[in-house]
Amino acid sequence: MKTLLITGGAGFIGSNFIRYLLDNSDYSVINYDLLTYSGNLDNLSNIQGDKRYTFVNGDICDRNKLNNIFHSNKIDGIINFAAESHVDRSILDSQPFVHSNINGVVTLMDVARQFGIARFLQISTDEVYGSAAEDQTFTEDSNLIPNSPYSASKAAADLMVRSYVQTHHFPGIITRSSNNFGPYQYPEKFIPLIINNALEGKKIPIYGDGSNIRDWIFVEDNCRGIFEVFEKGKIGDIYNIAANNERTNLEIVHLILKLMNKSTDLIEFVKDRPAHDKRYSINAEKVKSEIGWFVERNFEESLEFTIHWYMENKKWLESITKKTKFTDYYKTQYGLA
Ligand code: NAD
Ligand code: TDX
Repeated sequence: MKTLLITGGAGFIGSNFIRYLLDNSDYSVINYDLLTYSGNLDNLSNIQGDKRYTFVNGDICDRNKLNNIFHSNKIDGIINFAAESHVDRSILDSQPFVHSNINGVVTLMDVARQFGIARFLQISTDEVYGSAAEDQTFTEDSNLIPNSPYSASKAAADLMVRSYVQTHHFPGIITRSSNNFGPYQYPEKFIPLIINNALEGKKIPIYGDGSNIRDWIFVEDNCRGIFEVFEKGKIGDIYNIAANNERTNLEIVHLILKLMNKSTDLIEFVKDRPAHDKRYSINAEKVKSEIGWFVERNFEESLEFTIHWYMENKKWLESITKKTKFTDYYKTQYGLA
């Protein structure tokens, strides 16, 4: 049986990916995660006890701990989800982003090289291309023009992966996906924040005038894309993954409030995020033509499914919001609680 090391598997996309992998492949999984504020073992409670699943608590910057895992297990591949992932937090303090998103990736690649790993997939983001003009859509060859400390740290990691491929024939591959939504997303991110605040009757902060555009993909579609790229992708290549489903933030908030039957009075326009990217837009033709990946899930249906999931998992939401301070940014920036 083959074993994959999944780093950052206790977070939003990583936990959805591990479930996808156990359901759709024969792989065994070692989930290595530091359990930062956004990492939560409750995200995987329904697979605890699965014989193909093991959890190890640790930092991807901890070379000794990683060495121990490789000494005690035959690892057939690595997929790295571990990262600091929230733009607003990177504006308040960029140090953890340099630690996990840059140093962590380099440490992981060094250990992977030492043990002769066959495949290493780095999970990156469309944000590395920066903001797209109205008539612009980025391909894998577009320039990297990141605008936030978060996206700059992800771009730096992508360039380190590229350099290892060129210099050391390292078996690196990169996926860059657009904005994900779905179950188990930490409620500081836009869609779960809207749902959570609406459920609690709290104001929903909209940065600037709400005209910024994001391209939304249901997390399950991205997980399938990641798995297919891991299996069939060409070493050294980059694959954009997107559903071509661009919406303004205002459209999203109105749609969710309508689906939840809540008043639009909850919307509160607040000061804009510094260097707020106007639009993300990536071309996903390569992953379709070369890998055969296509979007399967309808946006409105997946959004409705996601809203219901949060409504049915209030305990999960409560435990997460009690455990951590996801409102720090609003308190600091806007005096909102
Ligand atoms: P998340 O914040 O929900 O999860 C991140 C996970 O990484 C957590 O479990 C955390 O404990 C773990 N982690 C952080 N630092 C670590 C370290 N030093 N060592 C070990 N574990 C560590 O993030 P997410 O939304 O699931 O994002 C996962 C990946 O996908 C990230 O690399 C992110 O940049 C990328 N991405 C996210 C989106 C999105 O819309 N959420 C879109 C494109 C790309
Ligand atoms: O309260 C809010 N109000 C608001 O107007 C929040 C949290 C966000 N927004 C806006 C900012 C963005 O235009 O909504 C949009 C989405 O914001 P986020 O959920 O913070 O996502 P974004 O900044 O687009 O970055 C996300 O997509 C790419 C993820 O957080 C990254 O991890 C991923 O790489």
